Amino acid sequence: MTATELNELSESPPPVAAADRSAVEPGSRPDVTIVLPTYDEVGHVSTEVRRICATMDASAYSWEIVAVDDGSTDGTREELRSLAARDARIRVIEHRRNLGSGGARRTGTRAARGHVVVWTDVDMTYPNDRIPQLVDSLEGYDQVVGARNSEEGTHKALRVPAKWAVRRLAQYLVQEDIPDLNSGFRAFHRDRAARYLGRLPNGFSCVTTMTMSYLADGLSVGYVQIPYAAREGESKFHWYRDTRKYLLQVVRMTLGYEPLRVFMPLGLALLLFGLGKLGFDVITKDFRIATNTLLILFAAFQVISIGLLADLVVRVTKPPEDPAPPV
Ligand SMILES: Nc1nc2c(ncn2[C@@H]2O[C@H](COP(=O)(O)OP(=O)(O)OP(=O)(O)O)[C@@H](O)[C@H]2O)c(=O)[nH]1
Ligand SMILES: [Mg+2]
Repeated sequence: MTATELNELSESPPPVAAADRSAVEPGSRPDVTIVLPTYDEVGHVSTEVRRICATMDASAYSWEIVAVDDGSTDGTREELRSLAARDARIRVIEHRRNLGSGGARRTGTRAARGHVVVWTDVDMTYPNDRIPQLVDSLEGYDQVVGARNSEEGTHKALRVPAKWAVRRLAQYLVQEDIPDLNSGFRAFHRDRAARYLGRLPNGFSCVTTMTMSYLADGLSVGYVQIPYAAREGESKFHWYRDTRKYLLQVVRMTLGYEPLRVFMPLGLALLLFGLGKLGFDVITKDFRIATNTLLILFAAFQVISIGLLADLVVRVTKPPEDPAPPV
């Protein structure tokens, strides 16, 4: 699907399923698990969780919420515990040390019992009242992503160009249009995602990795347009630490997905330049080959070798096609 074919997530109610499946039989799996990474979000976390509960109750889907807290110290944990005490469909997992939002999403997805997993945030930015429509639009796709129509994130001046560059690289690597690479609002099939969970990094780039892993394996990713609101509470995005991680993400993506697409053109360009220079030396310098000619040819050889090696590593470490279903 291209950016121009984005569907707008409408406010209208989802197509009503034949039977009301909102109640889960003991021991059976709910339709949807909503995974919430939380860290110091007191004040609005309850509002957000209640908003999700009300939305899901009004839908035809049976559901559960798995909130994964990373050592919040502002009372978020206590708010979550009290919400969970009042509704058995809300579970809270507490990491003993701070892993980051990616680590929390990984833990929550591993613990999910639902057939479909939804990732979203608890900072009031994503339209969580449209989760049922997001799940509806998963039909026919392996993953569906809420593509934001504006960037309201903190440190906009730094993040917008960094995100643009990473997105361009990602599009080049997978040869596909990616309307929003970093959206934290997405839905996918739990069992299909199992093989990718081990790859997810702890930090914010977890969502990028989720899109890239699917696209690199030829799975289908659909996009639906969503609004993106200004954040409540304080951002956890650190301008230096997280921008540095973005740059690292560029290197990882280059090496991890279709490395030959980057290394081959670069290596071949160096090789052509080196051979041209070699010809020039032979003709004009009476076979005395300059040191820089040898250096250029050596660099070409190295770049091509690294590309081939990275390609081999990617192929050897690819997860098996049909993993055992999760327990
Ligand atoms: N468990 C856990 N959750 C986190 C951590 N850092 C952030 N989060 C949660 O991850 C979600 C996204 O974090 P944000 O700080 O909003 O990051 P962002 O959306 O990239 O940036 P903003 O532009 O500030 O909204 C929120 O629900 C946070 O509570 C963390 O270290 N651990
Ligand atoms: Mg946010």
